[in-house]
Amino acid sequence: EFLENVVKHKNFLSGQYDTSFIDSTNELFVFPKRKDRGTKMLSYIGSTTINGFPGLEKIEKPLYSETRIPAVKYSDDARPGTKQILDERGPEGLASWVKDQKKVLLTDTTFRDGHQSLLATRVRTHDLLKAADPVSKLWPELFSLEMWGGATFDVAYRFLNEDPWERLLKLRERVPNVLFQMLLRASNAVGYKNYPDNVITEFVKHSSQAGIDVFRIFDSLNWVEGMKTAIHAVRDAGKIAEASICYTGDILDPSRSKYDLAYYVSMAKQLEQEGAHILGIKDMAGLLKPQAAYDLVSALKTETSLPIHLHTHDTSGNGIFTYAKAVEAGVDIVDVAVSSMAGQTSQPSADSLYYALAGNSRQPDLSIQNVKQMSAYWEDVRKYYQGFESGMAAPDPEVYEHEMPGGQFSNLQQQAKAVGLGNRWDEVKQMYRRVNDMFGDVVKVTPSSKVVGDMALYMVQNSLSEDDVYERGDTLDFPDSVVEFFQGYLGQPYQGFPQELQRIVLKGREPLTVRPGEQLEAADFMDIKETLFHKLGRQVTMFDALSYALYPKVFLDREKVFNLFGDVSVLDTPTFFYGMRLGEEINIEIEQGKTLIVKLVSIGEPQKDGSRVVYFELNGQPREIVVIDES
Ligand code: 3PY
Ligand code: ZN
Repeated sequence: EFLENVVKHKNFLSGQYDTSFIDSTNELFVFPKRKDRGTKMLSYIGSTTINGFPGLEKIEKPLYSETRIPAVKYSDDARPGTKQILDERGPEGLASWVKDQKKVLLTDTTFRDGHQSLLATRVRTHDLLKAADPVSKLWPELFSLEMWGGATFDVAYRFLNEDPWERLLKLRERVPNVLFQMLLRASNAVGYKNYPDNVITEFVKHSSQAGIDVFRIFDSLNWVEGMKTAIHAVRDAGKIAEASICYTGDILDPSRSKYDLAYYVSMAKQLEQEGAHILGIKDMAGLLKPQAAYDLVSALKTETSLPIHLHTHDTSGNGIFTYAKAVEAGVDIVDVAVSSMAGQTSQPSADSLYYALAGNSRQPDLSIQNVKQMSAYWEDVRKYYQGFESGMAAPDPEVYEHEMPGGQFSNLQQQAKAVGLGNRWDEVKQMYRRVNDMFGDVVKVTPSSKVVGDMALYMVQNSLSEDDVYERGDTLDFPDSVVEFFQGYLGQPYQGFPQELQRIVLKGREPLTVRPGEQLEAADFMDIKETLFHKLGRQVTMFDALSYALYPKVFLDREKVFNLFGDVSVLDTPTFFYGMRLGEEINIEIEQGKTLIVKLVSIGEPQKDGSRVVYFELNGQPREIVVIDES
């Protein structure tokens, strides 16, 4: 429509091809009404009712009780918080404010890592938005709200039919007082491979403009070289660079000497030199034992002058103990989730930590009644996502053996199920550790953890032992991610690659030894915008261009689904996943003040070609939709 507007415009018709008039002519952006939103919505509901949702067992939509949304007044102002401190004093000022706090500060990860680790990252913007105003009013003491980045970015497009930028902008509108934090995989941005430097810098610039304040930056191989571009970009944007060391191995175990205390201290010093405002300890698998936390935090407090922010996963069940020891050693900030979204592969519970530190002068400042209200909301919402639960029912100290990151656990399990290895999960976990050792004991966190996971799945699926790999490796077609890892496309692991295995996997190809970003051609964003403009026939934002630069296919696929079904982010989650029950009536607010009333009346029998007619009432009028039954 935009193109049509342009070519019909008088300036264009008059032969004036200087398209600068596009920017100054607002009427070009006024489009005729797009195809009926109601019909698209009914197509989505009809098709989900009949065919189910990818990755979920197809069942009739369960009955849920009403969600307990905390009763805060929209008209009340949220109490000023850390966001105001950053805005007034800048990142250095904020960092020194953090160091001055006696009490331990908290980051709530419920909006990101909590659900990434428990529910395969599937929590939708719809449910996050309902918690946004409440959290800003009930929990203004937070250091930050981790609510973006990591796997949430591509999962939004891939599985939720959502735009992650819209999530960020909408949440920011509702939370004016608490710092927004994201997880940035350094040169891998929010993807699974290295990108050209200018993609990283533009991504940081635009995420910061859209509302991110704290960037937790890590490299999946702890390669500081690979983190520099991101750290500098965050500093240039005037935001907080929380450069992180990923914790792996066990500093208490003398036989795991590759990653000892001196290794972490040396990395921390390099990050401080590189301009970190805060030092993150990213214990992505929950391997940091309590005494190790005490030793590590004590050493880092002595050897650097940075505030320390500790992140762990509670997989082993020891999370609170680890935090208590870290608090004793002077950690400044720790990551928690509200109780109903905490524990196991997620972060330790905020509520539990609060009680655990009773009588301790560093007990965090919060209203436990308020946090309980947030937890009650999430307890109800979590039920909608039941189909994505990992099924883990108890603490799993086995994590000290397999070392799988909390954020990967439920995702890899889904992946295993998808390739028919659901009932061989134990084998996959054991193989995961074996692959780690074959790879020379590597840091395992996205995307290096995905490489290890892919190799483990590949070996289990093809019944390959370690010996098979060494003996028959020349004839094996290794997963792409494994080949790329050994090519050096993710950077360089500490102490290098195991050479024998590298030779087998690369089959004569030369590995990179320099930073991949140095070799990758810069993305041409003008060109991307033009390409997209022609492909999509709509106005293209820099957000779109960035997403396309990161994930061309995923981005375009989502656009197709969006054109087919419209904006389904407005649907309530049970309907989004399960469609409707016969006879059910629901209200869908498609925009403020505009509601569709939808009733599912009946579903016709399948025809020879698999098509079925679904009979609805839309705002009282009968409507029919044809859906292909894929069963
Ligand atoms: C991610 O990169 O998504 C992670 O959560 C790593 O722990
Ligand atoms: Zn994590």
